[in-house]
Amino acid sequence: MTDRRQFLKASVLGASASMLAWGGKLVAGPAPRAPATATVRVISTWDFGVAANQAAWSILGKGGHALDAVELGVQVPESDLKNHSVGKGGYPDRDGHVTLDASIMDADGSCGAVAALEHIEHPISVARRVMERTPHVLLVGEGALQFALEQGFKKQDLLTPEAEQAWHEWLKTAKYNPSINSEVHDYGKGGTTGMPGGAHNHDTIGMLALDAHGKLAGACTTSGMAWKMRGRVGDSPIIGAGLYVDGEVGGATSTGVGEEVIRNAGSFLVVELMRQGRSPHEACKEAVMRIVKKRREASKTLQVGFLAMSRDGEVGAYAIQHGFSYAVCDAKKQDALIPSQSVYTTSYS
Ligand code: SD4
Repeated sequence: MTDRRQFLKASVLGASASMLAWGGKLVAGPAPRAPATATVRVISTWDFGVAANQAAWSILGKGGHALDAVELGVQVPESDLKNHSVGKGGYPDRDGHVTLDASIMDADGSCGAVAALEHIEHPISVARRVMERTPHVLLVGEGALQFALEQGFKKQDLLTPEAEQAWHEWLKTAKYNPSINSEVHDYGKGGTTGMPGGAHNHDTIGMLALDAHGKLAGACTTSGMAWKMRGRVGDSPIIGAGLYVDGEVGGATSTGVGEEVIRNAGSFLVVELMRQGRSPHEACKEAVMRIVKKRREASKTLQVGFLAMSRDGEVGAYAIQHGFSYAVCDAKKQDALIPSQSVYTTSYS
């Protein structure tokens, strides 16, 4: 399909979407932002998003569906044993259990999620099964595992020797200190600073894609905050917090201290701000500023970053702390990594 036809199709969809039922009659609602040039594109959080995007692009670049692309894309860090914040190899909770959170959402509002799921390498695929094969949105803990096994997923030990060693190291002080979340990345040149194990300890992958059919989808997957309490669930599997997609407007995803994102329904907020006419960048910035305003002191030592894409493929991001980056991949360039703007330009960690 040519760009022109895509644009026309998107415009027609947008026009019908702007009609609202009111007293039995259809009336014009707020006009959605007109897609100038709907660009096929995938974006994701952090430097490990580059490889994830490339996997997603193997589907998107051939005209495949955004939903398939985001699922395949985020499976890359889920399987990467060097990545200690997503999937297998993720750092455990304070009791030594690796528990995973993930969500997936399609342009039409279909969504599925799992929280505190153990022993399954690809929680994102279980989340997709929840969306497609159950009447529910979110399954947690034992029930999520039971469902995954029924669906044929393989049970495995996700705690790698490296992650176990880092956990033992942490146990020496056993202090849960989310301020570490504002560590600065070195953009893929061999890890990060400040954590036992010297690697990513906390960063979620959130991914948003726009396909050649003009459809958006998003995925988000994480092992959550390292050394969290057993049973703690972050923002990533909460629809509207760690991920939100509305095909008429755009999508948003988040990384950082999930509690702050949940308190503000972060990703939903970003999408709603875009609906009101903000660009993805402006919307992410306003959502970040909302957190900072409410938590003036605490926000100096914690990280939250938002990443958003409008339904025409425009991209924006904003973070509290310096060091958040996001990967962008489209027909022009497949390995772009862009530093996000932030409230604080130096890290307080
Ligand atoms: C959580 N948002 O579980 C995730 C962790 C994360 O950067 O992204 N940290 O709260």
